[in-house]
Amino acid sequence: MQDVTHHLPQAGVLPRKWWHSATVYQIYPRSFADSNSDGIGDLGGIIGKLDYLEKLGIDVIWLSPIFRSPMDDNGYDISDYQDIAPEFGTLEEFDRLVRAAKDRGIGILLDLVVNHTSDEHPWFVEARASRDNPYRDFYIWRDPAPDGGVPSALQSNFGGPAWTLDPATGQYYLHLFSRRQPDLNWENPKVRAEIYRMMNWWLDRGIAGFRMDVIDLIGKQVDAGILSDGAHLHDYLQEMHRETFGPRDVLTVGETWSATPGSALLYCGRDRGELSMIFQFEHVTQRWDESFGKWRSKPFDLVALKASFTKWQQALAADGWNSLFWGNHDLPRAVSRYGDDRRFPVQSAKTLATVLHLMKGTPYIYQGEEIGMTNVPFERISEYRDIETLNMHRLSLEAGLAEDAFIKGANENSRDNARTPMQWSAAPQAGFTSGTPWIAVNPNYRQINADAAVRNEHSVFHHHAKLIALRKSHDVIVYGSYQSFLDQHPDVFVYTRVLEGERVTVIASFSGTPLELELPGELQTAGEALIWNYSPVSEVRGRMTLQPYESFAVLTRG
Ligand code: ISL
Ligand code: CA
Repeated sequence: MQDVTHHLPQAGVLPRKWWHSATVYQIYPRSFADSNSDGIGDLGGIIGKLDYLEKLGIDVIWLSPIFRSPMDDNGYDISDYQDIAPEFGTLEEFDRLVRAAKDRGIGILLDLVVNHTSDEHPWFVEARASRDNPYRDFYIWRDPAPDGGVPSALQSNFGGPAWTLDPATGQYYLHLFSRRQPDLNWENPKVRAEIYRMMNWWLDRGIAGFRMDVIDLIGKQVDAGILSDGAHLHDYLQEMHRETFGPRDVLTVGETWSATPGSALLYCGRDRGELSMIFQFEHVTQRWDESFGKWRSKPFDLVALKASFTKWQQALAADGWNSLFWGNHDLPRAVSRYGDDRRFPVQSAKTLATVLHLMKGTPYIYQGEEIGMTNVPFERISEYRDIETLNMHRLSLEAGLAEDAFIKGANENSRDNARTPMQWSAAPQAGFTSGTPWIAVNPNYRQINADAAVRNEHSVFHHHAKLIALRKSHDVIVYGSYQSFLDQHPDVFVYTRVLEGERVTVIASFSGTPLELELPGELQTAGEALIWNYSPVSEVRGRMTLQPYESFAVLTRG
């Protein structure tokens, strides 16, 4: 799979990469499949589900962290980069997973969490032992303010100050996430060398690449108050590229909440020697309140959503590459957030998949999205497990928010919406475990589960499988240029993809009621029905009636 690098016929056009036509599937190991009944998903569970993933047709699995960790943030706090967390399995099992996946044409992406480590990582244990310990400079230490308080007002992403005092050595250390996730000091060349060594050790085991956690933060200049886009950020990424994956044909994707279309090209421009692509979050954060963030969200606005996608499609049209996603392990469920999970759970989930997968870029499916899993109806804070949700609950209540108001916000946006167990079947605990799951299953597993989805050829699952296969058989879906239409229409998303005389026309309703659509003459065409969620449509006419959340794509040649 990784060696199919060939070139487009035209000169000057993007060199083709295997990951251009690939679809990535994200697994959150803790919640995917439990093979030993301890209630926690594990590598054995993943190996057991490879046939399912092969049926779906995906090319790459992005594994959320599986490394040894005290699990303060479910593995995004690593205490040993070169070992597997015992609750997930062993290195031997990991190697077996890589081999078994490769046999099915599937590559494994590891989650590289190198902005910070766990406070139990031996580097931090050493660093805090004394001010002159050789590992002290692996982390970011500052003296207390003159009054003994925190060195600056910087806040942690999980709420509260980003500084914690280490009483033994009398200095504060920086943690942009929990106090158990101290930030590494990337200005220290020894830190960078250790990380590159570790990355090569994994690359040598045959992985297909890395997803890079909050990678825009590694160039931070703390005293200048600069977190993302620090002066040396791109020097570090270019150095990493040279020292590790540069000569290897792998996929690298950086998580960059700060990225704008301009800065994106610095990360993934083809001559930059940095990353294959990044995750940008404009379509996510445009729904967040300016001061309360995601805990107070704005109503759905299709015009704004389309404008954002279109802007990114255009910005990376000639250089760079987009990653396409609705959800991940930090975000609400796609169908609950962008579709209608009550009245049109199947039709709206299919429409979301169609508009996402037919854009230009590499699509990412978050586990369960392919069967239309929804947000959870937890009613009590005791049901939540996520450190961010629990911290924000405490802080919000201290600030005067009512309990039920917080729960309402959490129902919409808590990271646990994405983290309830994968719904495999109608069996107890959704077939995820025969023990007690670490977080409750969504009670709708009796209707929404993989067993039922695989058996029903009209399911959201088979719709995804079809989209993944279409990308493989149609270059126009991979490389075609993108143009949007009816930008101001509040209920429909319409775009075309064009490549060498082939055109795909995508028309999608986001309305829960039927609607009459007037289409401009240039869109009218007749051809082949590629994908649909009601009945096949092979003709785009000037006037069309769309059913609730109806969507389809028509392929025209010549
Ligand atoms: O989830 C968030 C917003 O919905 C953020 O607070 C989140 O922490 C941010 O997206 C960065 O995420 C990444 O790094 C975190 C980890 O907790 C997340 O799971 C990870 O995706 C710290 O490693
Ligand atoms: Ca287990």
